[in-house]
Amino acid sequence: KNFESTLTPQMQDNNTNQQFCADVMAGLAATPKYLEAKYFYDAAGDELFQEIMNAPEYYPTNCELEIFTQQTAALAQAIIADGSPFDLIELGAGDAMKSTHLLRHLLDKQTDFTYVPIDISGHVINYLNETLPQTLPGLQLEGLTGEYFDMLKRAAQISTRRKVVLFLGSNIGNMPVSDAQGFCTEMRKHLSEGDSVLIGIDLKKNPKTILAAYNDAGGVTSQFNLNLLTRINHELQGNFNVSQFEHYPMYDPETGACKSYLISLADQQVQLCDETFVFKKDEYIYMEISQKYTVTQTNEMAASAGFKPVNHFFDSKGWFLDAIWMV
Ligand code: AVI
Repeated sequence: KNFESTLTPQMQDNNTNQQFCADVMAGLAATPKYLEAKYFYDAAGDELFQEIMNAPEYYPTNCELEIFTQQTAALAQAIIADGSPFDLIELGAGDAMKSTHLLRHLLDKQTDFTYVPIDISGHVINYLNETLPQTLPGLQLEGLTGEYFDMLKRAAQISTRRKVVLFLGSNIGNMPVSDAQGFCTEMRKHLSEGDSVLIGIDLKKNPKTILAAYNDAGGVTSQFNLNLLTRINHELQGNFNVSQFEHYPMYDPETGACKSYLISLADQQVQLCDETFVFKKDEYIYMEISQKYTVTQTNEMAASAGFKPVNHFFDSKGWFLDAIWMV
């Protein structure tokens, strides 16, 4: 980290670019081929994700927003707990749209807390540093840019207060089940007795509802997936013919795995990072998982990571869960 801070922005860009190149090459050299969904989010990807959240079929954002707007007082009460001062740490804060409802309520109640948004994107943290003091006057704010667990460690060094971690939006769903379990176990290691987590998790439901959310009629999710090929073309001097790949989402109600793939529509070759990759017609690239859980499975995940699930908040349709897990 110290070493990195001595690098110029240009050198840091090169490092990031080399990592991106290495990850893409590893994924396309593998059998079966895959790309990492974390690379969806360049500027165009961020905009497409905003569009997905506005698509009528994409229910998770609205469900969680309903919980945050309709059950704000109960959520606030659960995290205020014994009333001791705390740090409210949000992993992957984004535009903090949902949490703003909770923050406003906590401020109105004159709660003693500091909001600590953590995001890998410096742009996000700069944006929150500029906008939140205006929308929420009096908010104590300490934004941190970096990897989640590095920054959780940093947050523990800065303050010894009780910690409440927000991990919203079913971001946990973008990990395969075993990684999600590992993530929760790692998060527990960074917390102490009395700390808690408020985690948003998308639940199993009618398979058609889930599949439609990842296969919107307007084609935005398809564009979102294909945008990663465009990003590779721009940033890694790639020559993907994007029109020769097709978005293919699927949902398996048995496992709860919703996965998306890009299917090659022809035998073709693609150059990037000075390498050639061969695609057979109908060959797929595995792009993303959005895992869905039952409430029981989420309780089991909490317990095996060393948390006690103490509160469950559902939207009115019962499609989405915001759970409070205590250490
Ligand atoms: C960010 N994440 C929780 C979204 C999801 O639902 O898995 C990403 C997404 N991918 C396609 N649509 C939305």
